[in-house]
Amino acid sequence: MAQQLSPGTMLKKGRPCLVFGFTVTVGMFTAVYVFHSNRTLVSVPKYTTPNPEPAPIQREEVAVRIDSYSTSLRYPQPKSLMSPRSDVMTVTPWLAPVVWDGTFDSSIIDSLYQPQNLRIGTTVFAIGKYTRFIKGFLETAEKHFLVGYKVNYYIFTDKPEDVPSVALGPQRNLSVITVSKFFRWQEISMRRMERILNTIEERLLKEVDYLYCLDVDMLFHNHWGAEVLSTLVAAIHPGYYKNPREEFPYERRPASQAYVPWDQGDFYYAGAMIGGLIENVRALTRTCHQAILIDKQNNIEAAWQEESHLNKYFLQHKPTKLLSPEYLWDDTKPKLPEIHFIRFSTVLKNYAEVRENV
Ligand SMILES: [Mn+2]
Repeated sequence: MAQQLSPGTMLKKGRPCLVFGFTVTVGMFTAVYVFHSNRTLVSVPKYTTPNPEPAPIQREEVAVRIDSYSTSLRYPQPKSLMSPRSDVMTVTPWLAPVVWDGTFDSSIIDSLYQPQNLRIGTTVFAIGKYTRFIKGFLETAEKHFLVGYKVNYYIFTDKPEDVPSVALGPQRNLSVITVSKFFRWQEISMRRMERILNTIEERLLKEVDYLYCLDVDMLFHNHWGAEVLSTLVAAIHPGYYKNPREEFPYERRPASQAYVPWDQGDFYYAGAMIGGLIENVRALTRTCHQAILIDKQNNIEAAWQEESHLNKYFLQHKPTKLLSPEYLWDDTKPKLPEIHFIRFSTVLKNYAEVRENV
């Protein structure tokens, strides 16, 4: 049977509840008051910390936001029903952009990448007589290659005394990495992956955000800017962009790690440019180096050495951005109508004279 409580008992039991409720209410008002007035009710010395300023981070964020509104960019509206180029492929079937003139607006690209304060590494190999190409490469890179960005050049050479001094712009640095010489040019090419990988692991992971590995026997002729930045970047070889895949000079012997069957392949990519986020270039160089070592054990050398292994890698790990042949041209070819700008191109040279033991 339920116990009946007299009104007196209820009052007695309810009193502590009322007192508690009153205390909570007063406490809440006090807390709100203290929060808003930034004052203490009891006499505790104000600002016992040496710095009485409120945290500055919030104010900086607000300032940046107002600033970016007031200086927002003006540019032509992107047109949903119009492709920027009708004569070339601008996106791959795996939705990676192919960078051609007309597909990007540098002012928008720079407004996205400049505030990130990115560090971009560039490796070049100048072994033997190839040191003669360093000067032209660097001088033209200073005019066209990621101008306005923080760039570290890493020059791998067996002749550090032959590296010319070239005036570099602000935030641009150069490191010389001395390496031993191999005699066959094929061997020089094969060792490149190993050396880039070792240098990435020794220092580049700490020094750069992106890495672009370029051939040194090249010159920049036009803008080669932040539109090239992406997770994993390949350049379409200027010699094969119109050819069917069966004509690509892939390694066709199944015994090689670089083997690509006749009915496979997207593009033929050039070995003269590998790029992307440092971790992705590390994974690429590690895989290619291991594949080259396995081939060596099996006494097989891929048709185009590291370029063959690179093409196998990009077939299995699709690049997130592709550079059109504007970004890697060959001066022995006539300029064609789809090429609006030659941005970076081979130096005409006598291979028999500069290559060791051809
Ligand atoms: Mn080359």
